Amino acid sequence: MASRPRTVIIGAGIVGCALADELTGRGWTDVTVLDRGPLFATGGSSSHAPGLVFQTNPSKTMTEFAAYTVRKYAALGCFEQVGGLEVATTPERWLDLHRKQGWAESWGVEGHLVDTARCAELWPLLDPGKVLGGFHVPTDGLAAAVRCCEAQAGRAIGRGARFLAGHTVVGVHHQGGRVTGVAVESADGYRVVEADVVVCAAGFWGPSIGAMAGLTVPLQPLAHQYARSAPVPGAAAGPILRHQDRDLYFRHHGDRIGVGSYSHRPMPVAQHEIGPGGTTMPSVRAFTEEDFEPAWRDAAELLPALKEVAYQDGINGIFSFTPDGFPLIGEAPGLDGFWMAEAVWVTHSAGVARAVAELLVDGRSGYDLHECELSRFEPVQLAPAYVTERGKQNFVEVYDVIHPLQPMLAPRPMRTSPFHARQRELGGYFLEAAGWERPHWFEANRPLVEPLGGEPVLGAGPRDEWAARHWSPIAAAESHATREGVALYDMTPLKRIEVGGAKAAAFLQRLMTNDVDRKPGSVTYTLLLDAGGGIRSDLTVARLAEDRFQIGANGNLDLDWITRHAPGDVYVRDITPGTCCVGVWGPRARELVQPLTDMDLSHAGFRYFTCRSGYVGLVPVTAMRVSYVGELGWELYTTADLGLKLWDTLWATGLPVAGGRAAFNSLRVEKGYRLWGVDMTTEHGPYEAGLGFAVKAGKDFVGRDALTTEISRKLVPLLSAEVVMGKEPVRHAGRTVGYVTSAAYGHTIGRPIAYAWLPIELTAPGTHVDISYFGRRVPAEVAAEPLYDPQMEKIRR
Ligand code: FAD
Ligand code: THG
Repeated sequence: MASRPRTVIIGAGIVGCALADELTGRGWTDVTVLDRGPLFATGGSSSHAPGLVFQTNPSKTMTEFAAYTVRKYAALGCFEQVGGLEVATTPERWLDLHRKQGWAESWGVEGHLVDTARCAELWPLLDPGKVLGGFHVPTDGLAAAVRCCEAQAGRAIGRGARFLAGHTVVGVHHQGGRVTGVAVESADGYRVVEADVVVCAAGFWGPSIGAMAGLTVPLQPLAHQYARSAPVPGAAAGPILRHQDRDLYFRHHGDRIGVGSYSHRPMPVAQHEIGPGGTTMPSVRAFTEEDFEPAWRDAAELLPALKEVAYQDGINGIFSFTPDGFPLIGEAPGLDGFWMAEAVWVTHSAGVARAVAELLVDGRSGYDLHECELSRFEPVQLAPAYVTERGKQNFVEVYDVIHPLQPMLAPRPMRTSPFHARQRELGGYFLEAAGWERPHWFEANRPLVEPLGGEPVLGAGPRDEWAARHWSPIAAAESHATREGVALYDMTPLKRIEVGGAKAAAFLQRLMTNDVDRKPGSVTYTLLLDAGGGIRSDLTVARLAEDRFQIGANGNLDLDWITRHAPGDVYVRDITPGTCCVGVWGPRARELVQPLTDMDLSHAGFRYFTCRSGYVGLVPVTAMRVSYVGELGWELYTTADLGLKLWDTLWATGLPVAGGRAAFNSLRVEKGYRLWGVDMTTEHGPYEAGLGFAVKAGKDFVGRDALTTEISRKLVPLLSAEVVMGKEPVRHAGRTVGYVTSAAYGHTIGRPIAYAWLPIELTAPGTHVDISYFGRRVPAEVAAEPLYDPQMEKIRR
């Protein structure tokens, strides 16, 4: 590719304009931005966005996108830094604002909880009788979206970019799996604009553009209501305001007040229903007053002055929702050079554009993009009915108080393991991950609670109402049963990838940090790094045969990454759906499985981190001596058709209990095993993450040249006074110094554990820090790891 690749950006909304600026600023100056509408009120969502920017988000990445957007637009003069205020009118919301303050602190945004009086001072029209308190972020504010488009486009044009209005993209051209250009219709007729790179920034038209390239874009456009009041006596400029208990937000337009509502029914818009060609404002549909009436009444409850005035200029404005609320960023699988920058709010626009530009120009982004990558979805999550239903539900829940484990209720169930029927019989409490139903504990194990001291010992503990949600003392009993006896864990949702061919070993060797070119029967724990040495994943690689490997992965991103890098003569296959896996773990695992198999399961006969195939009863299995819970035992894999038979065969011994995800997570945290995406991401290197042991010295692999053993921060376990949930800020001597990743109660060691990223000087065991949990100070102390079985006596025996 030339050093200035010919780049086409589809869409001159705020995302396309921001991207043109970010790309040309990095030297990619051959940029053409095409838009079907006029410039810069193109008729897309950006033309109507009232532009509120609340930066704080549970996601570190989304918060950082917003913080960059604020900094950039403030510098460009298209941002009014009026501050942001979110008020609580219910005790539940008030508590949740404390959680939110924690996120802001963890991710580096200054924000304060303020009392009712201060809220009324910031927003004199508020009825103080309704407000319990608020969360105030002084750097939030209003982006003038169209002006931000102009300002960024202006800079890009100054560096050589072209912006073409009235140019509608009608086709995507490609050859040999690589994009070559786009077909365009304009007043001058039809022509092809050749390009090496095409980025789709077409907002809620994204699925239509994707379809031109044979790509499914999981995005649902929905209409959302926004109206302005007539002039309100006494209205004076103030912060942007959220009243989330009623799904409302507010801003000033001079002496008028703009009111946005998410309280109405979801109003999905299909691609073919988007305003026909020639419509000047396709993002706006007729205002449906009956939907807005209740919102207006709620608005006037909070701001009584609104009772005296009417509303006007209402719109039902369209923008994009995805199944999980995150944007869609990345290169299309199967079509090189075709990129997406979709489902992006004004709030995150400059940050997302920067990330995309970094990916294009540098091959990696400084942001952790795992939540946003286009390829994160499983095939079932691309089904149109799923995208519509989850998109609608995300609209409904946009301001709800959501527990991190809380799943959506529909559409479910989707993916079930072959053990599902048994899990239901055992009273499984199911939550969802990657479309899978995953039991977190089993009611059938409740009788195990009493002998261990009952609920008062196992349940109450140092655990508040939030940490107790989607949790049960039964998980403690399952943890004990695993450490003392043997338990079955459904590992079917673990992503399994088969890689094969004569050149498979050489290919994997080049991709992996560890030596995976070992003899058949070996299993290797390894990392995948990006070009900058950041951790893309941690995997197990089992060599089943000379030319065949099975990879235990973290998700679809791994499948995409491995597939993308594989040469033509190496095959990569997702075998997850056709297979299943049960972990048989605990000191009595050998006693359980040995009588069922001819495989020699003795310590010398079946070494730790090896694999082989054999039979368990009637069932052909691949057995791997690996345990994410840190106990003796095996992962047993078989085909989906025989899964139930395998489960029943193991169960019939009468020895095991079934273990759920809650116990599983506690056990792995106790053992110090990292969870990718939570404990470490591309933002972190192997050494600071405590995973240097998985990097083989003297070996070449992707990311090696960027690696450094010099570290300034570290992931360490804290022993805390209370169970927390994750993402909380950690303080030392009154200063914010880091944040929590994974947290769980360690039932074996009898202490709450919280892993945290801390500056290296604070990582010596014994260092005292504080976790801020819902604004409460929870004392904690850095500990040496692993906290459980440091001598590996439980595993190697
Ligand atoms: P758009 O601005 O829609 O730009 C896409 C462009 O692609 C359009 O200009 C379109 O003409 C062009 N295009 C499409 N198809 C083609 C084609 N075939 N060929 C050529 N060009 C094409 N966000 C916030 O952060 N804060 C808010 O307060 C806020 N409030 C909102 C209120 C309303 C009423 C609405 C509607 C949205 C609101 N949003 C808000 C969301 C925000 O407006 C959008 O998420 C954002 O503007 C999307 O920007 P974009 O550049 O991706 O899309
Ligand atoms: N099982 C299998 N594959 C997996 C996981 C799994 N892939 C994804 C994810 N889980 C990877 N995570 C881990 C983390 C730790 C270990 C295994 C998978 C582990 N580590 C040992 C240790 O650190 O002491 C052994 C390391 C070594 O000997 O090199 O067991 O659950 N199949």
